[in-house]
Amino acid sequence: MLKIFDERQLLHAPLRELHNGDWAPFSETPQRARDIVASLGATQTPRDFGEDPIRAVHDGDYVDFLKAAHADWRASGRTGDAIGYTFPVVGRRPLDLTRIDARIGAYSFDAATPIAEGTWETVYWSAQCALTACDQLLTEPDRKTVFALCRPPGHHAGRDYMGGYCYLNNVAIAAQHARGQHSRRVAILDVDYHHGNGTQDIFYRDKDVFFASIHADPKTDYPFYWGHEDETGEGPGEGTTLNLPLPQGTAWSSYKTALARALSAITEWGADFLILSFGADTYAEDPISHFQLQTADFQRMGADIAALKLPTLIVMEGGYAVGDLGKNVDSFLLGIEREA
Ligand code: OKP
Ligand code: ZN
Repeated sequence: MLKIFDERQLLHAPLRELHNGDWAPFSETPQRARDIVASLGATQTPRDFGEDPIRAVHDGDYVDFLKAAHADWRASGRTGDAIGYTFPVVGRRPLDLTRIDARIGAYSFDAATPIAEGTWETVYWSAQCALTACDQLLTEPDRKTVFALCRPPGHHAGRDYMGGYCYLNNVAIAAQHARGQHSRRVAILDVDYHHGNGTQDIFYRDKDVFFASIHADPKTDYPFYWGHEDETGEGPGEGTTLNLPLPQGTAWSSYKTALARALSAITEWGADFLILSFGADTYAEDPISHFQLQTADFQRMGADIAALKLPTLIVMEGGYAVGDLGKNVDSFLLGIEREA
């Protein structure tokens, strides 16, 4: 299987995040990617598609903000990582604010997404990985699956906001590329432990992109405000969003039932192209999550998904059990390959 990764994705390295009321070391480390690379074998570097496919999903002013935020932070006399503390939850009316703190707040929904010196370069190349992998599937029909080792993850990022360690929405950028260039009927399946609120938001009113997500119930887990079962899409997109929240403690025996539901919904909808938001944070030993999947279960998950026989782009999202992360990704890819 072709695997795409770029060394520049290691540059982004914020030091800390606000966790349950106190500062904690930042969980989304470069070591995550190194751990996966070490067990993957050969990877290829991405092509450069430029900013256009990024701006086809994300608002221009948000992209401009992301590119300049760290320099603006420094210009304000600050040291360390840029991080917000005021969020305009109600009445986000367009205001022409210049102070960096006001701008960070306006473009984020949480304080788990600091901007460090190499952040833009890293998120840019992470998005290029997804684009390159997607393009390979579209232009080389013999390829059935390609893995984009995206880091940082992307599924919490919306058109004009960051959050949950995510800045650019890699799967949304790939989905837009696939439908724009090749008019594919794209389904996105998100199996990260956390709900992919950014992806859902981007395609919520879109009748041509199906979004299904299996995740920890937002009644108990981040991101809390999205991913509830009654969120099914809106307007022309009504019925094209499927949320399957599961309780903490879920193991493969019940996870697989939800997976089967998501897969049959994707088949019934008539998808001809599948994009996976793959998070390995459903693993029993994940330090920030609460499901009970074992390493061998990822292979089962991969096999069930590959049984759809759709061209499949696998995009890396979360997974924080550094040390076991590489073998969990390997197990998943093995399941996909054996069945494909
Ligand atoms: C990203 B992905 C909780 C702090 C916020 C953010 C989790 C982001 C997960 N105390 N945690 O979906 O793996
Ligand atoms: Zn996650």
